[in-house]
Amino acid sequence: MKITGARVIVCCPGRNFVTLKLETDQGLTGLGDASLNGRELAVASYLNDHVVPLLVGRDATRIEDTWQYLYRGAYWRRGPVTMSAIAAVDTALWDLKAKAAGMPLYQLLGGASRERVLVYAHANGRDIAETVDEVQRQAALGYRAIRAQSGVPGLNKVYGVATDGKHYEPATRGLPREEDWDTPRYLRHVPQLFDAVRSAIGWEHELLHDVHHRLTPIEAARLGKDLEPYRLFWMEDATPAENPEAFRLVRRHTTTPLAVGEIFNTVWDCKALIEEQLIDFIRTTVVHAGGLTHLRRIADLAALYQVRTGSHGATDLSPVCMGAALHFDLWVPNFGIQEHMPHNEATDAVFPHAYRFDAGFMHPGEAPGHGVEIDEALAAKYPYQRAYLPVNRLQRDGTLWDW
Ligand code: GCO
Ligand code: MG
Repeated sequence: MKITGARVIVCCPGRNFVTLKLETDQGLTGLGDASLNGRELAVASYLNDHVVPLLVGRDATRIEDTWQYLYRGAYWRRGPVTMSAIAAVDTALWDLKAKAAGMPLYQLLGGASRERVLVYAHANGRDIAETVDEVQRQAALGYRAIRAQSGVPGLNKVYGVATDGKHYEPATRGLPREEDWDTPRYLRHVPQLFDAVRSAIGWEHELLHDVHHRLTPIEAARLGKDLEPYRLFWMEDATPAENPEAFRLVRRHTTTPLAVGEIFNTVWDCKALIEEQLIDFIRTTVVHAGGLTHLRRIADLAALYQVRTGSHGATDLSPVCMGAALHFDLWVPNFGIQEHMPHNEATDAVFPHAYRFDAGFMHPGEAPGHGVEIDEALAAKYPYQRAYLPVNRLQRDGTLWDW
């Protein structure tokens, strides 16, 4: 099976997505997600200008060789742009191979290790009362695991809270929005939030929280300790992870499980955190960590150290990524949980898919390949719109802070 064509499709059905479509001499097509929030066109250019010319004429069945060719062959290794581009090619090739075999992708990976994939929902509110209501609403929808975020008194806009009462979507049109931050206010507030949530919902549901890289290691250690009574499933991105040693300090002080990795691109970003057992869940996902070929390598390393997967699944990852991730989740032996933020209706219409939600779990479906397609005519009606993620400044003096 030879690759005869490769096209990059950029569309914005509410938010920007970059999709790679491969065509073959057997008439089969394969899709890969290459979306990188706020830097989408850099990946589109990387693919169009530098990768597509390498693909036409290649044997589509040689997934591993193509991965190595694009990674080692580029000389310049790693980084989000490169690894998202490689991921798109890799995902499209797995899609093609599974379609050629007439199998759902999870069968090619080794078959299902479980019947269904546990997912967690998002519950956001401007204050604790609103978040508690939202947790209860998500529980009523059937979710068994729920991430709770709330506005912090005295702060205008914080991560994870929708300003218009709709689903949270951090990227905004135009130039980056500025948010403000104050660590002491936040540290006082979050234990109160989880106290209220547990009082309202009891102990049957798993609860999660995303710190979004804002604390220093000692502050993260303090928050982990303060949250211990509420038995979180995980505390996510407690401190920036460029320096994995930072997690030694957090780990020493708290038994709250730790999750990291949505901005990681390769196994090299995860290696020390996993080998030293400094984390409990690794959050790398298909699109930003080099595709299924590389994500499998990360998961296998993690399995040696009892670290489980918890793939990023925000709405800025397209349904193509979600479909591929669910096949991975159904197979991966050391699965933990999968994030699930439902896409808007326009996105679901542009990307028809076989995956489904049922009572707190998802399943990738039995369609050959990863089960996600693109309606190109519809996608063309939603051209790219410039959008950025927010930036964050300390409320006290305007210092730029981690968002
Ligand atoms: C999450 C993430 C997202 C990211 C977003 C950035 O846990 O889902 O932290 O909310 O901020 O994906 O593009
Ligand atoms: Mg996160």
